[in-house]
Amino acid sequence: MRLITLDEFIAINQEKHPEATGELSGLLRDIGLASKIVNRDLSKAGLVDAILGDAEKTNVQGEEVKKLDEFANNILIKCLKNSGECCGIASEEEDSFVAFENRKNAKYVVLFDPLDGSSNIDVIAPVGTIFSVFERISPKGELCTLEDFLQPGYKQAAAGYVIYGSSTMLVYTTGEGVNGFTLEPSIGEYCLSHPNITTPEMAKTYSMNQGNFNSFSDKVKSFVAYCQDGTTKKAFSLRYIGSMVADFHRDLLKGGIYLYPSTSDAPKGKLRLMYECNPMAFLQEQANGKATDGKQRILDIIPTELHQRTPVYIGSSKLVDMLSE
Ligand code: P6P
Repeated sequence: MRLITLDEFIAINQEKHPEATGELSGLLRDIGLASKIVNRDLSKAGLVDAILGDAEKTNVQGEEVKKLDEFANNILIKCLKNSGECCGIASEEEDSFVAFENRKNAKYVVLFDPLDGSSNIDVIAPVGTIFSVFERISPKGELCTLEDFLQPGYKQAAAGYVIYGSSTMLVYTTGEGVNGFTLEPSIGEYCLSHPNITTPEMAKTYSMNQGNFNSFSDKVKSFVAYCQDGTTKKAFSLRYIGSMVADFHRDLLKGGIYLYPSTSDAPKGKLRLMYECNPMAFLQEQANGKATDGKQRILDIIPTELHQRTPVYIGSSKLVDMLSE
């Protein structure tokens, strides 16, 4: 079968929409470019101590910032500022949103976690970039506003992630299914490798930091007991990499559930709504799975703050149903 590159795939899909102006296509290409640059430097992170190691600072989350977090953040901002289709960004690594003075007529805003799971870099475990795209609601010709970013997840125009692991893969949706593209380093192109990804409605894998067990609700504790029960069925496998992108990617392809409930340390949950849970929830629903906060669809949550957190249960529909009211 002939290789189909990401650019070709985007162009083919744009042709299906005569009304499309090509702006979203251009934006996706620019995100793909930024990820190739991040990928290049990740692969030598262990050697270039100028990049590896701590940036001697903490971010708005109070988390230690690795130099590669900062590097990935700056690359994404630079590529999106040059994109022409993006009027502003919000990032896990930025206290507030960044409006692009030179892009007041651009149509989209992008929110991203530039390097999710970056604490894994030092141990060469997978990390990822997560992105979420909304059409702006403020008038073109002006600077974007906070309201452009604080939109509910069901309004996303596109969402996706890049996983930097044993290979590098970009997975995205624009609301017409989920497709995965593996980076072919010899030609520097993402090539279609996982067309129309769908998540099995059931699978015997769960993914969570079980070290927080004592602070879970009774509902979560009984779910864990169900997973571990091997008397009446085969017990589930617990798989937890400590990088949401990697755990999510496995479950998206093979089925399973990733859960990060409220804990005593994170009473509102640990994962961020706008640039972790919303994009992953869009992808998961497009792949026939589900994503809730235990009470409602993640995509229905009305955001109030850029960095707000939420409990998250995401993956195979039958497993998410077991944890949702
Ligand atoms: P814990 C990484 O910091 C992250 O946001 C997710 O990628 C990951 O799944 C989770 O936090 C890990 O959190 O508390 O288990 O270390």
